[in-house]
Amino acid sequence: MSTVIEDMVARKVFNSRGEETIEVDVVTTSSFGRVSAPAGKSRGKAEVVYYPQGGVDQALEKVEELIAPELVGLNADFQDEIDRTLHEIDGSKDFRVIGGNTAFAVSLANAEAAANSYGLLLFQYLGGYVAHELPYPLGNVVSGGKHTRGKSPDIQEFLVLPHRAESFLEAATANTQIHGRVGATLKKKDRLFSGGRSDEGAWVANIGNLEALEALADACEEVSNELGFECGLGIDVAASSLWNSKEKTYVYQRERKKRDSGEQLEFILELIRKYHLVYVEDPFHEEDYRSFAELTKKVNCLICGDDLFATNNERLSRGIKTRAANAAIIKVNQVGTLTDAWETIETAKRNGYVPVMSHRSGDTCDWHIAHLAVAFKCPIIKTGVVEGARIAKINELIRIEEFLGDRAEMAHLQML
Ligand code: 2PG
Ligand code: MG
Repeated sequence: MSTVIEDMVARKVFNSRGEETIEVDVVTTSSFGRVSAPAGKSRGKAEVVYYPQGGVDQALEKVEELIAPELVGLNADFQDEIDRTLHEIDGSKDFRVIGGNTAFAVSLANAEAAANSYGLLLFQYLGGYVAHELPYPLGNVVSGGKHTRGKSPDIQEFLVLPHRAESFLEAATANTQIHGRVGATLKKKDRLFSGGRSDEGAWVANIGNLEALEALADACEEVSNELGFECGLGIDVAASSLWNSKEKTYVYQRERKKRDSGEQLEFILELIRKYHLVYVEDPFHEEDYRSFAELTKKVNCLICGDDLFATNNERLSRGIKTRAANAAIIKVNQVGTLTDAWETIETAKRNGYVPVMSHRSGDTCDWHIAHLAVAFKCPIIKTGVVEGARIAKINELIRIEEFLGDRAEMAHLQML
């Protein structure tokens, strides 16, 4: 058995939006790992640059000319050395030379190859025998904002979190049932609704923020009662997309309303109270740590930074100092490598923040984040409810739960 990297192959494939993306195979003497990269639409400004200027084609050249010659011959076991070398080859702060998505695919494919060479699943290899907790699936049911075109709510995502489910399979069942019922309600509310769905498989309908929340709340209550455990509601406001920095207001086009920071705070507080929200992501724009902190201190709810932290350890540390939030989205391709993301997760956990492992709106059927959530003990995974790229991750978690058998447990979400 050997974990020495022998070869590396990069190719162009497509994500669920039909955009070009990179896929990398890392080949060792006894195994191989394959990973493809996702892409966001509502991206944080602090995210790394996905590709060099020439796009995916140039990224493929970088793998062949710069990355493979440096990494072939190294031991795939030494993930931190692989990731450090990727930073050294790139030399910039934001992976603009080789591309953050290039780094992502190489870094994760390397970990997968190393795991395979020991005959281990990725979550076992990275997390050891203590990795036996399944995350709660945070599922997108109704889409709005930048994730849709035409008439839809201004808030980007209306989410469900079955945080009292006793198994992952039950939790995923609740999400699919709620998704189905909300679809049936939308048919009644919007005469022209034809079952349209966003990239993430969430419904797209001509309704407002409150109507979406009402539909979700009703479906959640019904399904919670039928299945016998509580399902909570959440939103991803993706407020950077609403923010007009010149006017210093959040522009809600559909509602024809502008809210300054104070009014935004009041609005979010009202939603949390009225709909008993358990999860609110990016309620303010990505530089407004202060309003985040104001909100966090006033509520008993997960307040999560996505664009705010961009999985970046320094930005998260600033958030911790200013008590900005109590949860952090983890999207490995926001920082580039597995080691970078792991460091951010560790910082989050040390400081009582809930790390939320997450997909991207443009994703592939790559299921590796399912393993990362279990290995790194992220109590929540945000990965949609239906649609192929989302189901790939959900089904992998169902397999992991089955594999763990009696040792499987749901994660501990103390805050809720
Ligand atoms: C988000 C994500 C995923 P995107 O804002 O949380 O739902 O969207 O991948 O477009 O950044
Ligand atoms: Mg988000």
